[in-house]
Amino acid sequence: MISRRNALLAAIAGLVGLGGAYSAFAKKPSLVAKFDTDNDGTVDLAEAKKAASALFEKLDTDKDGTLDIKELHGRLSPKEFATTDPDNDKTLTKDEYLAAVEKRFKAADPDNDGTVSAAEFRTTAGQALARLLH
Ligand SMILES: [Ca+2]
Ligand SMILES: [Ca+2]
Ligand SMILES: [Ca+2]
Repeated sequence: MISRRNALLAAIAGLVGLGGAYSAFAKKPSLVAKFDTDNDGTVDLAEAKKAASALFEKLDTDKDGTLDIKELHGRLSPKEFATTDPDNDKTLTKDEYLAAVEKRFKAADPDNDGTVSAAEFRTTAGQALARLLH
């Protein structure tokens, strides 16, 4: 009887152990969780712009208020940079950067509900948006 009880306890301990591992996995921050400041499970344009704006300031290491292509560390290819820089002065102001974020946000939201869901972040357009946010 005792050994059976021990086996049962071991099984329970095993399940608890698995549960712990599972919740650790589930807690891995998703892209949505990272940018979803109002915690409604999706990322809206305001949240995306907020994240992008914080990133812009972080990347602007010389603090001149603009990003050059080097400061972007590969987030935009030279071709993408050129389309993001309509005045062609080889730097992006925050307005230019946020305009690009807005464009990518719209591309990443094909169902047009104004939010990017976890599934939408997994698409190519979703990944392209995420590159400008973190
Ligand atoms: Ca949200
Ligand atoms: Ca510019
Ligand atoms: Ca959407």
